Amino acid sequence: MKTTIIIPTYNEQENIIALIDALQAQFDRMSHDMGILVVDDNSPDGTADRVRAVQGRYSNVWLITGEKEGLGAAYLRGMRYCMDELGSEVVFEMDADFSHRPEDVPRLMHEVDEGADFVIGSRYVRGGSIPTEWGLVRRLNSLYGNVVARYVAGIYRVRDCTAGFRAIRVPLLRDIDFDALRVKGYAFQVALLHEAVIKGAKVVEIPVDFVDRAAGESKLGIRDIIEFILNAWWIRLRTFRTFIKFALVGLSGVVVNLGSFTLLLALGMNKYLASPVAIELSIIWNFLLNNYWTFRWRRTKDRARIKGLKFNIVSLLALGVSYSVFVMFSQIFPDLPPQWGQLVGILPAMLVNYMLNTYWTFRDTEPEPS
Ligand SMILES: Nc1nc2c(ncn2[C@@H]2O[C@H](COP(=O)(O)OP(=O)(O)OP(=O)(O)O)[C@@H](O)[C@H]2O)c(=O)[nH]1
Ligand SMILES: [Mg+2]
Repeated sequence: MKTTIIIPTYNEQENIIALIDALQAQFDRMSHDMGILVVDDNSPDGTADRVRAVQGRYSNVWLITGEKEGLGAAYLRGMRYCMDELGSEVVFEMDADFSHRPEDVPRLMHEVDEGADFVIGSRYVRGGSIPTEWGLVRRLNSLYGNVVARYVAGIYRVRDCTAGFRAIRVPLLRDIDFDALRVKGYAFQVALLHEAVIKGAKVVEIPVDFVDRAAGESKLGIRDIIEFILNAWWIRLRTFRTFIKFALVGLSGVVVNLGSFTLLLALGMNKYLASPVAIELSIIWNFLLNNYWTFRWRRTKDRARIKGLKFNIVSLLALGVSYSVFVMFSQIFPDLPPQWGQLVGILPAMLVNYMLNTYWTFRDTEPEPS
């Protein structure tokens, strides 16, 4: 597979050549078509010139330069270049400062080979680590960043949401609307991960040891931290709006169900036939509204069909539940208006619908805790 390691750089002239050499040594051991794309933001220290100098030595090293807008903006430019110009099938994110060990590249790649869409070199799964020399403030900072990402943005299942060492399949990237990410700095890592999760990507974390930078300076700024927190709340708000829409659609489905049931009865249809017809009508109504309104921003080209299929299976199951409750209710209370049985049947069906759609159809979308 054509694989490109994207390395954003800002004043990394002390590190970049040594890193490129170390990566090439790893590539020699790998069976994939490996390359490196350096995205330099016109570093004043001449990082780009150093890269140009080795391009004669390596035919698999590319360089793009641009204005400094932030880490996320650099990655977006790099990813676009990989998709449009290089034809990459897998891209890596990696820091230039040796915080991510080149020896771990084959390990991440192995997980892609095994079927993962999004592999994270994780500091916070068993076996992973942060530098022992980190002081309390640095540790708390990192911890806090992950807490915000996991519990505010809602990416509960991922341990290291802020990691910058990752391998991502390009078809997944093509599914993501980059313009909707709205972030320029380090918040990009969380924003992209969240998009991947809601697209149903197979996310895998493998342990890595994060090494402190030996040369050069850190670029994390206050602007990044503010954007990071705002981004997490933005994601939460969007998730919450989706939940509200889902509930509204469900409510309107009840109206459609009972309304069409009453209408069909008035037209003289037998109640045992009118009931499943009304249920089916409301299922179609719910599906269309959820698909084209509630989850519109989640819809993907090739996975939509699978989701649609799952949604239909779930709906059929819900129809079975709803209808059997209706039949039971009608047998036990033959004198009550049949609308009561229809309404009582909706409740367990809604539960089945909600549970299965949350944990199966849209299995990677995390439920709201509140
Ligand atoms: N192109 C580009 N690269 C950037 C920018 N900001 C950071 N980087 C690069 O992104 C990578 C990660 O940045 P670091 O400064 O190491 O951030 P950090 O790892 O959180 O901080 P340290 O632990 O101090 O290294 C490095 O390769 C940087 O050169 C930017 O605005 N543009
Ligand atoms: Mg670093």
